[in-house]
Amino acid sequence: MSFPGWVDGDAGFRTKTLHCAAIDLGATSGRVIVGAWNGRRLALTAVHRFSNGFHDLGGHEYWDVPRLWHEIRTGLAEAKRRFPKLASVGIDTWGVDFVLTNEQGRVVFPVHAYRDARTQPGLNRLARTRAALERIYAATGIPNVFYNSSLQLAETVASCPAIEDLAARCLMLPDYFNFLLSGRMENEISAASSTQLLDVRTGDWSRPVLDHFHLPATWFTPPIPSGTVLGPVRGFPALAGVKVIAVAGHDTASAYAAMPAAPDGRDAYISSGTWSLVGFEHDRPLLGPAALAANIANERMGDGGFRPLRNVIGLWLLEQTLQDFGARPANDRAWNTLIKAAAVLPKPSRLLDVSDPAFGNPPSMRAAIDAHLRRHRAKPPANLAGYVRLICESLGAGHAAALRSFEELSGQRFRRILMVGGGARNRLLCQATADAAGLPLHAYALEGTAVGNLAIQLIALRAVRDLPAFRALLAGQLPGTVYLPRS
Ligand code: LFR
Repeated sequence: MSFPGWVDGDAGFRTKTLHCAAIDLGATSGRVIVGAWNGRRLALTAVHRFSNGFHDLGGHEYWDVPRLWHEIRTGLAEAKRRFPKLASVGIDTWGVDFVLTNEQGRVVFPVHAYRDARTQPGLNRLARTRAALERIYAATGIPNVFYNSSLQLAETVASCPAIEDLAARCLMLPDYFNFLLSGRMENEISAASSTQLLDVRTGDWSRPVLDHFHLPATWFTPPIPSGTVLGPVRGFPALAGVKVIAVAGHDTASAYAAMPAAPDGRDAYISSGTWSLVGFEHDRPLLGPAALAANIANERMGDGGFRPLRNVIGLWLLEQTLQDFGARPANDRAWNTLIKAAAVLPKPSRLLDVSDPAFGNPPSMRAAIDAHLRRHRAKPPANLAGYVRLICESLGAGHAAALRSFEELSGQRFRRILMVGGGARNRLLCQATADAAGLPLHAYALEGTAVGNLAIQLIALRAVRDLPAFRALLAGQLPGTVYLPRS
């Protein structure tokens, strides 16, 4: 896989080809991608792909971390075999999940998946305690959402008090894999900012918020910026000499880094995968009751900059519905046929409210959708194409609503929407979003997260000057598809 290279206008940068490996772990799949940068062109090669998922054990949901580590090692060995001069590796994963370890880095508590229902009581308690909720939002800029690390950690400490003696460190998933690769335990800022435990003003851990959730401050160290070189790979002789670079560990921050954004700051972003991360970059966080009511999360870029965003349920709705039908299209052709059949149907008169918590992790997504529609006196679709149309239109409306709340709260007017990730290939979703938002949408069929991960490595290795320079190169050369809004 590759996309057209671009010419680096800045002569004087390194001209030898540099190879970097991006490990990108998503909730449903993972990949190891090697980027080859020759000073003018970045070519991508996917050297390893694998599925991912969480598993139920005794009524709780867990990630299979040993298997993920096995896949990472397999991918890196393949990367090194095919690109013997591999210079560096960086890892990003979905946000909010973490590993509790002792001083030596041994895992002392099983790694839960964020869709586990264990946070529901804590979520409801905080939702009912208005004063605490407002205080926590003012302190962290992160709203009350079921997957927050804060709620997960609070539940761990409450259900297993001995953990305070057993655990010495809380490493977010990318931090933990960085530790396995390099031997260094650090908390990287973008991953840390997804926890609801960082002080939104200082970018360091918030003592009052840690106290509120009864969490030991000693589990965390001051966050480091992305681009920090952690050292050489250790304990993996085949990769001797390869540098481990802490990239933006939160996949969304890496995906946003890859947005071919214009310097005028008027682009809105959607990273469309399991979740739709709808947001933009801003010089300050969006706070206060209206931002809290709109569920705006003021997460951080790898350099510490703000990226206010709203987390819309995303293609999880579609993926789970396809699973219910036992009809996931096997290839591009089958996808096209399904999307075509959905596109010719009339637009549904009643859309889903995509913020309904019932869509979080239901036993059957189709049944959850049907129940939601019936509650609103609407009829469920007649066939799979009908569900696809309904989901795409509903997600489009959800994306547009998020963008409107950003405009109201920031005073900013967006000029266009940039979309990367799996949804950028779904023309129905792209068109529905452009129509609902009344803005042109530029869709880039790009592994955005991996590209952002690679960009941060290239900058750390001084092969590219900075992110604006990288984005300018990307914008000049990347073929995108433009969807104009239809009235
Ligand atoms: C996307 C993502 C979102 C985060 C959700 C849960 O992959 O990282 O940004 O809110 O997963 O971690």
